[in-house]
Amino acid sequence: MTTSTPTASTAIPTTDEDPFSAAVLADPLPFQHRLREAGEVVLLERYGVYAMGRYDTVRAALLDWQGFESSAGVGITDFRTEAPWRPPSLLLEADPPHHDAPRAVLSRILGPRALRELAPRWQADADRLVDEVLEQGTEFDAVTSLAEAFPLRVFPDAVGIPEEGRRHLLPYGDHLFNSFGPENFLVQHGAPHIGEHAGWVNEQCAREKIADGGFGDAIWSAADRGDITPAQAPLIVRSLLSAGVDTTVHAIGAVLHAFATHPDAWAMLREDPALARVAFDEAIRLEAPVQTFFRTTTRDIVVGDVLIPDRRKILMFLGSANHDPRRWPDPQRFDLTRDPSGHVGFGMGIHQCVGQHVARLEAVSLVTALARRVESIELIGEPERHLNNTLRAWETMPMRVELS
Ligand code: OVM
Repeated sequence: MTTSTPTASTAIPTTDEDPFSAAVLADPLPFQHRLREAGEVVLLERYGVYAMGRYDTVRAALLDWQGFESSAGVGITDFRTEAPWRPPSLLLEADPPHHDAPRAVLSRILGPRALRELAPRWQADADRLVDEVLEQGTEFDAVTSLAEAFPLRVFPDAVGIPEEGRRHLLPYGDHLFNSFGPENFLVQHGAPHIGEHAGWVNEQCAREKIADGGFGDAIWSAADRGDITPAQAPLIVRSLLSAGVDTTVHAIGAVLHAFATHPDAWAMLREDPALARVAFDEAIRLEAPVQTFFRTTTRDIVVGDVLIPDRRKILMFLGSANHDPRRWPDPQRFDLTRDPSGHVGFGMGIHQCVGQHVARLEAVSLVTALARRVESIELIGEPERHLNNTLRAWETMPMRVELS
C-alpha cells in the first residue's frame, strides 16, 4: 500500500458530513456505508483529517505502525503540536521502542494463562448476579442490571483498587473516549467534571492503594523486578482503569442486544453453551464498542490512488471495517455460524487490545450464567443509545426474560 516515490493520480474523495454529530453517532451505519463507497481514503473536510472505512484499508493501516503512528495520540489532537489533556498512555499513545516494555508486562498479566484462576470465580460471580437480578423479576434494564453491574462487580476488585469512589470509573472513561474526538457538545458536557474523576482515578494507581494479588499489584511487582520503571507503573494501572470499564460494559450491552434481537442465536447458544465465546467476538464485530481511533502519518503515504501527506491525522473506522460487505457477507446479521476472527473491533497489530481476554472472560461468564437460567430474551421497549465520540453504547435496554 505504500510506494517509495509517492504519486497520487486522483483527487481525494471529500465529504462535509460530521461523523461526530449527534445524528451520525446515534445511527452510524448509513454514514459508514457512504464512507466506504466514497473511496479507500476520504477527506473529512470539516476537520481537515482523513478517514478510512473499508476493511482491507483499515486493517493494512493498523498493521503499519511505522507509517501510521500512535504516539502523536489516537484522538484528533496531534500531541506534537497541541498538549494532551492528560499524560499520554504508555500503551495506547506510544510506539516502539517505548511501547514494548509496558506492552510485554501487561500482556503477561492479562493473558489467558493468568486468567485461568479467575475464570471459575467470575463464573460464580456471574451466576450470583443473574440470580439476584432474576429474584427481583424477569423485566429489568439490561444496561444497569447486567452490562454495568457485572464489570463493576468483578473488574475493580481484580485490579485491586479500593471500594470508595468507584462511581468515578464510568464517567472518567466516558469523557476519555469522548476526548478522542473534536471538542463538540459531548466533550463540553463532560469537561467541567473531568478534573474530579481524573483526580480520583490517578490517586488509585499509587502502590499504597493497590491490594495484593490483583492486576495492579502485578504491575507494581513488574516495577520491582525492573521490567518497567517505578514511574511507569501508575500509568499502566491507569490504562486498566481507562480502557477496562466502559469498553466491557458496552461490549456486554452489545452481546445482550444482539441476543435479544436474534432469538435464533439465543436458541443455538442454549443448545451449545460453548458458543458464548464466538458470540462475544461476533458482537464485537457487529457493534465495535470502540468505533474509531486516529493514527498519524509519519511520512507521505499513498493509499490506493490518493496521497496522504506526512503528519496528517487519519480516522480509522473499526466499526465500518467490521461491516464492510467486501469482507463480511450479510454484515448486519449477528450470526453464530460465521467465523468473526479477523474483525478489527479490538484493533489489529501491535496495539491490538491487550485486555481482550479479560473482556471475553467477563462477557462469556455473564452470557453463560444467563443461558443457564433463561429460555428466551426479548426487548420490551425501544432501547436508547448513549452517545459518545468513540464508543458505541446503550443508555437503556428494557428487557424481559422467560425462565427455563
Ligand atoms: C489507555 C487507554 C485508554 C483508552 C482506551 C485504550 C482501548 C487505552 O489509557 O491506555 O484502549
